[in-house]
Amino acid sequence: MKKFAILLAALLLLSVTAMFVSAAEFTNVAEGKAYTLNIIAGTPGYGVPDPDDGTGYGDGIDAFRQRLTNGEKAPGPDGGASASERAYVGGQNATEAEYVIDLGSVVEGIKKLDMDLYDNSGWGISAPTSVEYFISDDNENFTSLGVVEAANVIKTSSGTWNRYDMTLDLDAEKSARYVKVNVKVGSHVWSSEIEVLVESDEESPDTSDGFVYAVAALTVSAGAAIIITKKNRSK
Ligand SMILES: [Ca+2]
Repeated sequence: MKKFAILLAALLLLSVTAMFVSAAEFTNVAEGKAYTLNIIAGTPGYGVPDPDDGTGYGDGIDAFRQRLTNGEKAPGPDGGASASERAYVGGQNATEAEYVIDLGSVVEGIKKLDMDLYDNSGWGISAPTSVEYFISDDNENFTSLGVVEAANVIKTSSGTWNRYDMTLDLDAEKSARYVKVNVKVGSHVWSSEIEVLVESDEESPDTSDGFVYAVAALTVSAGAAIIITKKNRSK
């Protein structure tokens, strides 16, 4: 029985280690956060035929639909062309636009930023040019983190659609309350999500259902191990 208790303890330790290793993922802290839109060059209000029923590919005047932080990123490279993906995209008829996301409070540990952009010559959506990311604590003084050129990123395609993941990986962790994204494109800002990513670690464990079940299972295992150990001692 003693051997069994040791084996159980080892498995327990292994499970905990595996859990924390698998928890080292990125969390999008921009999800659900409000943002403002400044159309620098273009016409606001593209693609909103009926603001009430939510149809259309546009994010609306002043981005009232807030689709770029609703946590729904177009799963494929067709930029939300299919009806099922329509609600993902928050397009703008603009060649330059600036978004400012308010994270609500200063967030530490920002390691990566991302915005998906698309083109389709058949739809009249020209290729994107670049995305520049900035951070600020007061919404006035912004520091640039870097520029991502569309020509240098991974491009995936589906038919005549092309998707560009305008990802900026940071060498060092940054903290900020506001994230500004300056987008330059050929004709339309065609995007489904802007993400501000923080690396999860042991201090912020996964709280998904899987994690809860794992903790429950470990608690039961630990209880069994204690009982077995006590039985062994009483022998
Ligand atoms: Ca979205």
